[in-house]
Amino acid sequence: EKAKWPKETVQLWEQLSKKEANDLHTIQKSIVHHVTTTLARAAYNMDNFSAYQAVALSTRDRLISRWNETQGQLSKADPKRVYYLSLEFLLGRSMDNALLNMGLKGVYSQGVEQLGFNMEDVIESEVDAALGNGGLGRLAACYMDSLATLDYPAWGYGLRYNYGIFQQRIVDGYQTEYPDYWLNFDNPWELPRLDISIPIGFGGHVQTTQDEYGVTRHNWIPANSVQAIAYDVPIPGYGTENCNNIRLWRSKPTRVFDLTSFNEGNYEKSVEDATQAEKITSVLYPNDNTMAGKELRLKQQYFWTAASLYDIMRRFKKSMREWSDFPDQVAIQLNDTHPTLAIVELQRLLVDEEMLSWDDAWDIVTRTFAFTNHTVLPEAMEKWSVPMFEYLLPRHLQIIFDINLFFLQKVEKKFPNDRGLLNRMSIIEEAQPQQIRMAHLAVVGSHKVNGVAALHSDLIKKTIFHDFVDYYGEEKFVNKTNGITPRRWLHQANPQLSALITETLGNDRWLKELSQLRGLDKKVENAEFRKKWTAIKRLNKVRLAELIKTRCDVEVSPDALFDIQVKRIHEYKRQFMNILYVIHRYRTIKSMTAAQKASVQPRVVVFGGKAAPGYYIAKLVIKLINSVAAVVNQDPAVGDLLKVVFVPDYNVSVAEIIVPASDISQHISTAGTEASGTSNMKFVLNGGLIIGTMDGANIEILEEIGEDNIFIFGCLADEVEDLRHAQRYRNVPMDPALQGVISAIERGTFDDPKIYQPLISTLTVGKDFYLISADFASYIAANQQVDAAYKDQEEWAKKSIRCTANMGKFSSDRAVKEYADQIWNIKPISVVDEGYLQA
Ligand code: GPU
Repeated sequence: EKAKWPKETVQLWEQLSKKEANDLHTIQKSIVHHVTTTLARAAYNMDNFSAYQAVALSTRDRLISRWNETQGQLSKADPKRVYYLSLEFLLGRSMDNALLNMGLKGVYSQGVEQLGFNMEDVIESEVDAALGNGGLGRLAACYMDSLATLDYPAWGYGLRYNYGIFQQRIVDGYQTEYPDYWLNFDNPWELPRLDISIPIGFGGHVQTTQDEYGVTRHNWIPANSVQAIAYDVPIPGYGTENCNNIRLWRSKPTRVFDLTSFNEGNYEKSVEDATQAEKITSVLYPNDNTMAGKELRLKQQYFWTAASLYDIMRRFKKSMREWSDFPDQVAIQLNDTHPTLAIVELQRLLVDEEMLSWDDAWDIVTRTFAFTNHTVLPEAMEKWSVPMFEYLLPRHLQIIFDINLFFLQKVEKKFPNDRGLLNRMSIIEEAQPQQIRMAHLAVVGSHKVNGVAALHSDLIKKTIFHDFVDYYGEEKFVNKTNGITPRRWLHQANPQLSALITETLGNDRWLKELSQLRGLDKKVENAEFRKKWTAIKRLNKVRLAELIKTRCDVEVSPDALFDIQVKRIHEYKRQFMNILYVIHRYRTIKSMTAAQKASVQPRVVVFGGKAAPGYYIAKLVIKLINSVAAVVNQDPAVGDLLKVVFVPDYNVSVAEIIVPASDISQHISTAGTEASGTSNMKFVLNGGLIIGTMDGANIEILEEIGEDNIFIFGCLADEVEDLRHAQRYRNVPMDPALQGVISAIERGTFDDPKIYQPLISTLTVGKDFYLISADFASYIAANQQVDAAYKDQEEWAKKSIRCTANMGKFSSDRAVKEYADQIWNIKPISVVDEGYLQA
């Protein structure tokens, strides 16, 4: 079309599509323009939320310019891209992050203040985008930030849920769930692409025919279909023009299909079908580290992977390359097993629709995919029942059985006559009914499999994928230790500390090269610097104390030691052990004389996190925390020596307040159960010390910051099995301190003890699966070391500085570089700034 235009028309377009300038006046004009036109409001009729909307729209204009420029230039260059498939992107708020990454925060703040609003209030009017449960979804968000910042050509693919993770309220101490109405007010951070609409089939049957060469062809005839509509979320890099994309799919009814029912006079059925179609992307499943096995979840997974692959293949086809070049243009990373169907879908499309031979197709598939495993917990392993799967995806089931057959034939060749081995390695589990093991399928269909911290990557090789290591060899199984983005988790969440670091290092290069933080090490002995460092920590604690006052109506002193555990509530994470220790501490204080009390280190113990709605035991832990808080916080014998709070509705934006305010945080999973953990990295980066077990990334944090700056306790991963065995068969008695705590609960010190019986039962001798009793004594000792260390505030400040200084390794920039170099084989490509429109 454009080729037909006269030169002047083309020039006019080019001139007019240059970016607007970013001076104060232009920005203020754009904000006011959005107030008066897009929002149709007047200045005297504005609240913080409408101010937010206007600033967001103005920010969005600038984001979209960058997005357009980046995607246009990338289309021309057509480099190899990585596609990050994740059912969860836990982005949190976007405005502050976008302004900081684009370098516009200063000018926008000035503009907003002059217009009569407080920038912080405006920022806080934004609702979180909470399309994720916890670490896995937040990791995806951090990786998208790093990929954009490092100029990698990368797209994320996910689902646009109408409801993200539920809102948590505490009623009578119990968690109650409310819908997350995040789209109630228009979402300015997405670009609806209503023109991109892809049909996705479900159900039906497979037609088998012979083609003219006598080759058997399979043709899937779905019984019904829905449409996938694209919504694009721009992700700006920090200190670059580059702006990547997350494409989220929304399900819509297929028009043609509805009309058929409608014309047949079946109005009700057509409306029902439409509702069913919309339902696919209506809600995020609120499970973390567990598998629910619901049919709708399987529908979500197929809908999403099929739409994403269609999109990826359409983009590839534009380049007119051979299919054998596909893996040189496309890398697809599977974030856990949730997108494993993409392996089967690509094989199906290549064989059934593009007419490649099975072997050629399978070679392309396995060179394209790589798989990240995030857990070894058995209850989290995805399995789908064969009958349910067959009903929804009959052709995919045939392909899975074929993949499995060819795979097992090769295993049999390498290790003949080992039926046990074939049973263990099979993609199909011989149960009633048969089950598809998605992790096995993901391993077989990928060229690389990685864990998310060194210990975890070792563990998966020794446990769930042991046989696969024997078969494929060690090279296929690699480690990529997780990372976090320092832009959100230090620069944005802790602006004062960020400014002090920049001032001290003389530049802000650390924001792109986090190992530069090491330069802070030489300031450790500088008392003046320590004073500034500690003052900032105190301000952050004041900010958290205010949030606690508002949300929990509890007054806490910022001079106390802030002890924090925020993460999903799960037995393996042992929030239960933490609150049991709090009870122990409370009982100890109660037994003290006034003179003894004078030497107690005051503590504020903060909990936060959601439990899966169906996870009964985890919900009881929340109830116990709240009951203990109710008793302790009003006990005059304790006063300020101990306060306990449960911050409701923990999410990304609350984390941004909590993380910078911790003195100590708890990462206390039973060794071998937490694949990595990422909040541990966030706390230490912000100068918080941690108390933790030898688990996940704690081990690597210890290696980086040194054993003097971390409080480690508890058994090791390779002792866990022996300990479980011992307590089961050798009557190891319960730890006496723990016994005392349990008795106090059973006496009714904290609400009706009947409530807690199921919880206490998990500690029955021989059944304490997470080894709370075995670790309790060393946990108490570690907590005493924390108190003692905190007494020496100068030494504590030194530890705190050393923590931050040595966290360079845990930048998600390092992590994505490793993925890019060692798994995806992609290179950065920088976007050229095509300039601003002259004012
Ligand atoms: N993780 Br599986 C989740 O957040 N959700 C899940 O369903 C599964 C794993 C977490 C791990 O528990 C945590 O240790 C890890 O740091 C994180 O994924 C990112 O890898």
